[in-house]
Amino acid sequence: MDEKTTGRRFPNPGDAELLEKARKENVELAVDRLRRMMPECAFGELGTCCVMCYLGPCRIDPFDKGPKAGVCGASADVIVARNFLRAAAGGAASHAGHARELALLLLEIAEGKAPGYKVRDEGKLLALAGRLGVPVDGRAVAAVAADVARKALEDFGRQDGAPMNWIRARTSPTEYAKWEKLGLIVSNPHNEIETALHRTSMGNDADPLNLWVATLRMGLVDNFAGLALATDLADVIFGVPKPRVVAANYAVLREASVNIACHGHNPIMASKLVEWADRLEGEAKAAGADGINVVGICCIGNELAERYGIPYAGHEAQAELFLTTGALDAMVVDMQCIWPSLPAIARCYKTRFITTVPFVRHPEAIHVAFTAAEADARAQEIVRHAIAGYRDRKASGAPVHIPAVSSRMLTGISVEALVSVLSAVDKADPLKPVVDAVASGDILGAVAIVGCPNPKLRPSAMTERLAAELIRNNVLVVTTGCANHVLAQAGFLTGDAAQEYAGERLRAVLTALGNAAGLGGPLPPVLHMGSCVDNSRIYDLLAALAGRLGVEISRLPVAGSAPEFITEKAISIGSFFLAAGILVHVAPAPRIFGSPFAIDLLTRKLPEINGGKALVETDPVKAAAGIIAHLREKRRGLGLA
Ligand code: BF8
Repeated sequence: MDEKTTGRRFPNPGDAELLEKARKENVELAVDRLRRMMPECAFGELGTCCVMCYLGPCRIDPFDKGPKAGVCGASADVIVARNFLRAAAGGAASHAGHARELALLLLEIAEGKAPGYKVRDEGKLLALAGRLGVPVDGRAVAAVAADVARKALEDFGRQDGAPMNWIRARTSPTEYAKWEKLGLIVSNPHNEIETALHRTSMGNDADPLNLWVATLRMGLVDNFAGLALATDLADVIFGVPKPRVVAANYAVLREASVNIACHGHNPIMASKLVEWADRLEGEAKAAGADGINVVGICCIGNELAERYGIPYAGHEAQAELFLTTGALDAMVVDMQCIWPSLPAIARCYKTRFITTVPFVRHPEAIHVAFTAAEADARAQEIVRHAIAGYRDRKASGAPVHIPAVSSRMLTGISVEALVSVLSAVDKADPLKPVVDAVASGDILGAVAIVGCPNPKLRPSAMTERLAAELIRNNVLVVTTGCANHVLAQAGFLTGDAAQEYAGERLRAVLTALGNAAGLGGPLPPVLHMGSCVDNSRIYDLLAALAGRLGVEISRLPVAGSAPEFITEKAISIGSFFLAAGILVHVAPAPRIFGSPFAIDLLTRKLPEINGGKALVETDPVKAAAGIIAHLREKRRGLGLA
């Protein structure tokens, strides 16, 4: 391993500064709780602990020493498959819930019931309508929007077993036929999630294969009822992201400003917060601040950066650390990845912690019930809470420490934006330069590094070192989610990173493309495609490349990696990429190792069935080597050197 992959500059030095501050101030953080949790339960790690009913809890010892079955008779293979499907259903429910809120908002907009919102991207609306078979000619935007929203909501209510509208609209005939043959086409996400809970409850499905097929189906629920639906409708309502350079890292906080950290996922509340922070700047100045500074934490950070250029603060595991700076006047959250630890830490630093969603509450939080119909009033209320927080902070004289680490990143690489950048090189065939570079081997392949930063793996800088190793080997990296916060903070999302880290051949391609696109230098070797729901953009890009080459997606030299995953959402996204026939690398180890059936299926049988394959590796260099070996194998399959 050369110096560039030793992780000397990783992980973020600001994290260590704030951990030290918290330690001195006796504030408990995740790392402390994690330490106390060790050693972790081995049965839990292996996935062989079953708490589905009160015959147990039951746990199966994989080493021939203890019980071979639960009290009901469930084997380790059944227990692992049931637990995994439930996790995938939890993830898919989160994404589908996110998307359904956007569908309801689009309908409210069309019906004039959400006066604070409008359709910002008519082009995207019309393109989507075309794919869904919604007539557009001579019709008002509101009428088209209402029909598109109804098509989305129809998917959540369908009982006739017909395929989801969103699957029919968003897949190529080749991919559709592949999934149809495997029995993976789904009809109604709610029914699928209900059936997953039903079949995994005590005394139902005891066929591991049947359960794993349901997990792959859950992957399709996740992508089409969750990721793609959410991305499509967010683009319609808030606009398709465009390339822009955004400030990242701890230094986006400003001591003299009203600092509001927006944390969560759905742009419905956050977009209004951004708007009213701007409009109430005068009130902040009257309170003695130099302005209002909204910054984004976790996936909403991605959504706000890619659409509005809002400073890109940090990932979900840094939310606690941002509070310990003492500089936040409010942390405003909507849903998902909001750790229950946060309000108590906020209290230590006099930061107002504000919840906005009826099913994400905390006894120590201020709750502002945000609705689309009253969005403007509620957003003003939230900003005024933050201004009051600023007054309190200044009055208390409590010390503030903002680590002086700053980064910049190029964001907003939607598929539309990428095609537009590449059009500067070849207007008639925008994907040709990428296809040519892959064919020649200048780009060895592409890997999506996605998901969450996990305190278990943060000390080893797993994500940064994996990215460094891949791009050094001429692999192009795309990212989404909190992994992107990590990579942006480490400086991978700049043209300079191409000079510093990329292999010679990849660097030459990035330089040629960057210059042709008028950037005056290379494109970054890591391209930011958005939030976790924007993983749908990665699939769209793969579908476009596969279509351009006339091959199935599973034959492309590509892979996905969630190198530090935490959430059930990462499991449902990974299940989709497995269903799409793609290699999925994960760390830490998923809870499947207690099941010989699962290991055999995910590492040997599935690759033969559809190309999907799981790779588990916690060492970044070994993980990169495994992924690169896979890319080379795929290249050989296409007859490429
Ligand atoms: O949905 S990457 S920690 S914020 S789950 Fe959560 Fe993981 Fe972040 Fe985005 Ni995705």
